[in-house]
Amino acid sequence: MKALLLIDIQNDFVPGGRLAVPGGDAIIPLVNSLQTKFDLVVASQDWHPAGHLSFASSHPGRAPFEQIDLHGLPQTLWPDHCVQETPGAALHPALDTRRVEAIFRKGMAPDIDSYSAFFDNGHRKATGLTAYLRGRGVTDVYLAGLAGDFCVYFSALDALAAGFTTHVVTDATRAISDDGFRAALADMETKGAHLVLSSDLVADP
Ligand code: VGL
Ligand code: ZN
Repeated sequence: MKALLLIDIQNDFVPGGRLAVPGGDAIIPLVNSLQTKFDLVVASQDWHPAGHLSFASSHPGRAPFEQIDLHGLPQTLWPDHCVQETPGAALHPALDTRRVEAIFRKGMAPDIDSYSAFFDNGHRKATGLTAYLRGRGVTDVYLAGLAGDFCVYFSALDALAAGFTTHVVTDATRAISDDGFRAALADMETKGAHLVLSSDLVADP
């Protein structure tokens, strides 16, 4: 049983958005066509309260992309993004959501970030995605979406740790940093993830 996880395909993560991932919108036609190859399609949505502590604007004197220590965890400071109920937080209007059975929101606790769709960055609280996938009989998880060096990456690590056979559809993701993405791909592969191309899936009979 194969599930497609569509990670954070939201307005703020595409060009024109507050935390734009270069080429982020280019994956949308691809992920739409991929959906028909899966038994289950699930999405995640970055969903921060205003004033979230991952925002540089919450730390006087700090600028976006600086690193700080946040309650003992390394934290990259971001521009304000995906603020609950704002247009930037909405799933991209070109994303076909007709087959998306559930949307898991994350990043709602004001004092901790949550890159993974499974857990916050401190692994303190689960979103329930692991139990949901197990309950649906999922064995194989395929990840696509944004950003390849953050939320796709950390979601893949948690999918691996949960014991799912984990695949990353590398041409159906885009990253904030090329170097970060290279390192993330190497780490995911070392930890057992399968790096695949969408053409491998669409060609499957
Ligand atoms: C993300 C940074 C901050 C992501 C979310 O979806 O990759 N990155 N919040
Ligand atoms: Zn975020």
